[in-house]
Amino acid sequence: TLLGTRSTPTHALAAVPVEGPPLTVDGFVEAFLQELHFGQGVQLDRSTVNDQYLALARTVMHYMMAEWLETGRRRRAEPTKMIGYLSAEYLLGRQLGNALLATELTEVAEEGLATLGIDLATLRSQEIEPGLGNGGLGRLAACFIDSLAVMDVPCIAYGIRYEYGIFRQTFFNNRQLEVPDNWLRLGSPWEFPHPERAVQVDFGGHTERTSDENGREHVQWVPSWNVQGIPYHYMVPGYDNKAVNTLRLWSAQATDAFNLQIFNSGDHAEAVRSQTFAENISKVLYPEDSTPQGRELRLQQQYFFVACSLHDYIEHTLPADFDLRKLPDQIIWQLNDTHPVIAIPELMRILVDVKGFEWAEAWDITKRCFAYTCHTLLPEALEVWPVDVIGRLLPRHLEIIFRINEDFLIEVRERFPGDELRVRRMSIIAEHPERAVRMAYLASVAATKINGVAALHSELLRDKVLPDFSEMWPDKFTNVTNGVTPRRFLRLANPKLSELITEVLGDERWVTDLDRLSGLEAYADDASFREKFRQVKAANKTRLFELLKRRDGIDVAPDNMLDVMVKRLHEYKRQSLKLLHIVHLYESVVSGRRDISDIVPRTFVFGAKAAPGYHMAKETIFLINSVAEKINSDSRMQGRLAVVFPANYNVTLAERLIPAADLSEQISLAGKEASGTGNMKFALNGALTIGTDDGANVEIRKLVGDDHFFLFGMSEPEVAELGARGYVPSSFYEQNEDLRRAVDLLGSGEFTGSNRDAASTVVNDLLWNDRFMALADFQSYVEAQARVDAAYADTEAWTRSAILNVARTGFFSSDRSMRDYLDRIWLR
Ligand code: B1N
Repeated sequence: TLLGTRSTPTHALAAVPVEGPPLTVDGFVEAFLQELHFGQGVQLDRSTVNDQYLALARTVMHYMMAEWLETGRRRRAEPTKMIGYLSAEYLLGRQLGNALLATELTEVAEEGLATLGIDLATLRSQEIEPGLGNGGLGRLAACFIDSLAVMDVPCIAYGIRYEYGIFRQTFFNNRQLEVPDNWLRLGSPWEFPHPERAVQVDFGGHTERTSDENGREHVQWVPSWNVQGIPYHYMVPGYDNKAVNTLRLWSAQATDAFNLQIFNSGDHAEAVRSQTFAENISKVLYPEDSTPQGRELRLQQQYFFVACSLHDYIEHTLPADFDLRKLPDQIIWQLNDTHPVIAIPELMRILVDVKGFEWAEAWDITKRCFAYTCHTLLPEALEVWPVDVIGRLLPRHLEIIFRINEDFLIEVRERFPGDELRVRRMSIIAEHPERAVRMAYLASVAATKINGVAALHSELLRDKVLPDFSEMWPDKFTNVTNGVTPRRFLRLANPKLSELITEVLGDERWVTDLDRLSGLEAYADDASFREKFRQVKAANKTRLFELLKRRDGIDVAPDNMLDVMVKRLHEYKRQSLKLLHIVHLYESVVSGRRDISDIVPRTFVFGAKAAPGYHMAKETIFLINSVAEKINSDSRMQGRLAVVFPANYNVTLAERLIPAADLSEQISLAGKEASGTGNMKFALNGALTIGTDDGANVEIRKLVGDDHFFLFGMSEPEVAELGARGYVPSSFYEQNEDLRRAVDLLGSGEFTGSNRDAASTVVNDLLWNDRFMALADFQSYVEAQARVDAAYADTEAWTRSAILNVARTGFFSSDRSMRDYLDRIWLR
């Protein structure tokens, strides 16, 4: 077995100092040609863009590698407490631009490549982004590890190297079609595998009990099959600080033992099938966002990467003779939602079964090693695993979970004698509709801290989702409001605004100290600055429109207000509410109730992927595309009303869209969006928000001020109240003429080739169900949109508001989030 052995011997050799290639244009060109010739094996005149891209990536890696090695040496010399970030998703986005920025090589590379006749921008667009995440949760993990590197905080981020990331979205007859995301097909220069550090992961089988001479019971897990995890390393560079952290992603492979048995039986075909079976574990990312499907392969993925990661840390990262009683001083494992929560029984198993600890001592250690972040409020999004699924796959872990639950329920009974209802409510094991493990409860019992991701969310988490737990352990609960990395989402995505900011602030310190943006406040009243700010926005729009033309063949009117809603397609996010508003505007013109010249020219942009099995979401995409087709081809609109929906919204497209936006749509039903992070990216890039009092919108509005934010809709308590009274969507339909006309037109077949059925799924749901109360917020939304129109007409005032949005949102840097995690959770 590979378990418990150190596969890499430590040699008694002296380290040789490492230095990257020289930071000069000549030095860079030489290093690049070396990579092209000896790495890619091709001469410049015969090289493809892909050859050049791969050689460039490898060249930049040489510079980073020197800093990575030095960071490792420095950290080993003075070990401090480390963060083990456990996440099933990392939505990294393209690597090249960020790597060039981190190594300060952008200009050198541009100049050097130009001397060879190569255009850097062309090479950058050759990169396929690693889409190893669904949406906000995965992108947040990527922002957090960026910030930790920038702050030189020791962190190993662990995850899964999916062979296929989030699907590529295409449209056919206005419907979403999913294409597999074969992101590795043109080479993957940013990773390097370490097969010699493979970890064996066991599954299945049964447990056996023996007693030793002292009568102490030992449990032995006898698994029935196993796979290997091969680590792939990615460097996570800081900025201007020579620190480079590690992202370690695990890839599943069949073990030799696994194969040999079958090979020896002479069944070659079966041996190859079993290989495929093992490799399935890291084959594909589950494309569900906020609504996890309880599929067994998903649990296999979760245990696979968690077991690899804990083993990697305990057996390979800690010194050989480390006293595990001190584990909580060395590491805190941050659980990114419940996806890695199986790590809790896994650590117990290692401590008790493998390392021989008493249960009580092992539990005391384990409780101090984990912290849990919850990212949702939707009850259907809380992960639950049927007891028989866990029992079949991880029989020992199920026993451990039962034992944790037993001890926990004793504690509950001691605290609340005679309250058996409470005991049943709090049990980690749900009894209905089937016996199942509530992963959020397991996490809450074990974790030192539990946090939500925005102030409102943390409050609702405490009071509505986990009220019994917060009553029992009030001090466990805390908030850390999400953030986004200013490197990628301002400095890289918006070079023109960055330049302007640097010009007036005098230096680039804002890139790592985003509160400095407050220095822009004074310039909001400076007419010449406002003019420059507008020119930046206009240039960003041009850049976006060129991309949309090239990428999607879409023509966008250059002067319209750009109104953008980009995020996963989900009913609670209410893309259908925005669609109703658009149809309302259209209807009011075609019915003659409004003159087209009274419409403030707007282009509505949607970007959204739907989970492939989420019927309502896919029907909504179809309707948006159908409405877009009709409106865009109606000459009566004179281009003043346009809807565009580029396919395959991803990080790369976000980086172009966000800097160009005028208006940011953040219109979830209050109390449903845990935080949102797109909302922060837009504000930081000078878009104004139209939004509900939900998630981090609440904090954005507080910071930018009511005059620079378009609030609408019910508050969370109002939503709760309406729900309690009994919400009847059709009564809103009946009492509001604009709404009635919009819904009727949408349902009439007008947009769907006179096929009424094609719109009925969405329209009927709105009328007769409308779980997220779009109809109840319609009137308020339309009124807020009218305020947007009026505000946009005053160009100077609008620009002033946009500048103040930038100046006042430095708080939303993920560097600040990381400081909060350090202060409130990791170093407590
Ligand atoms: O996490 C983001 C938040 O900003 C969003 O408001 C929140 O919706 C998002 C199961 C999820 N919550 N839950 C998920 C993703 C994948 C999956 O399989 C759940 N994503 C969020 C960052 O805090």
